[in-house]
Amino acid sequence: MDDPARLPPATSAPVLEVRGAVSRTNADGAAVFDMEMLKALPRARLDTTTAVTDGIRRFDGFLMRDLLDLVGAQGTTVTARAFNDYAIDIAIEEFDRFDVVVAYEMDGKALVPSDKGPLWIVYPRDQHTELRDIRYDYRWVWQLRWLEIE
Ligand SMILES: Nc1nc2c(c(=O)[nH]1)N[C@H]1C(S)=C(S)[C@@H](COP(=O)(O)O)O[C@H]1N2
Ligand SMILES: [Mo]
Repeated sequence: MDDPARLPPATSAPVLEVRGAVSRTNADGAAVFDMEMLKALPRARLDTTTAVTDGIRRFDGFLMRDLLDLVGAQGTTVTARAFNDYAIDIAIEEFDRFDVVVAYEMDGKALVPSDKGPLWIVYPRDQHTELRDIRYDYRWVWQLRWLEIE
């Protein structure tokens, strides 16, 4: 049986790191994920418009809630940080209220770093009117690389 405190180690290039108040780790106080590990999470699909692209797009990825469950996140806030040093705080309870997706594909194609990838936080804005708001647009972190739980 797997040690409940340990995640298997990443075996290829790390794409996402979760730090802070997490109980399951595979590195020094952190849960480090390669793309294969992220793709092993239950797949979540979301069809929605975005504030920065035209038309309805299909996103595939995993639920932020499932990732936070997997690492045993215990806190109230997630700081989501991108390659380009963009960072924003998000209340964890939001991920229970909404099916927020961390997408690795748009329209069936891998998101690439030159175009919002490899990971992009996507809110179900077409499904919930309250999410069609600038305060939520800030939380659509593209080029997501780190999550810090507090
Ligand atoms: N990585 C990253 N994600 C980001 C941002 C950013 O600068 N870097 N800007 C945020 C803001 S302020 C908004 S309104 C939306 C849309 O930003 P864009 O129009 O620059 O794509 O993405 C959010 N996600
Ligand atoms: Mo913005």
